[in-house]
Amino acid sequence: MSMEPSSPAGSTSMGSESVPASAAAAAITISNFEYKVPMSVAPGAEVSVTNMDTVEHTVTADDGSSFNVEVKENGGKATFTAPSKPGTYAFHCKYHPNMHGTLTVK
Ligand SMILES: [Cu+2]
Repeated sequence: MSMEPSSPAGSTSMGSESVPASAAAAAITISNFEYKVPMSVAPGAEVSVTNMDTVEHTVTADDGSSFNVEVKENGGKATFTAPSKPGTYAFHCKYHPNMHGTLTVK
């Protein structure tokens, strides 16, 4: 085996980057007590949440464990990691039980 000094292992993101480009755009927006959810997000994607309402909301998985994040009011942002297992994940707001959404992971 010969070493290649010009290409140190692990020094760049190339090759080790496993998150597809589309995952970077995964974003949920909350306004008027409604979730605007992307068609789908990649498994393990970082999902950003922006809350345009004047009250705090949460994005809480109905299963109680997949994800749970609080999002401050007035443009507050938060992020969570999408489940690594593809599927459909229903979620709700802890403070407003009538708020529901579905995150599709695939
Ligand atoms: Cu809410």
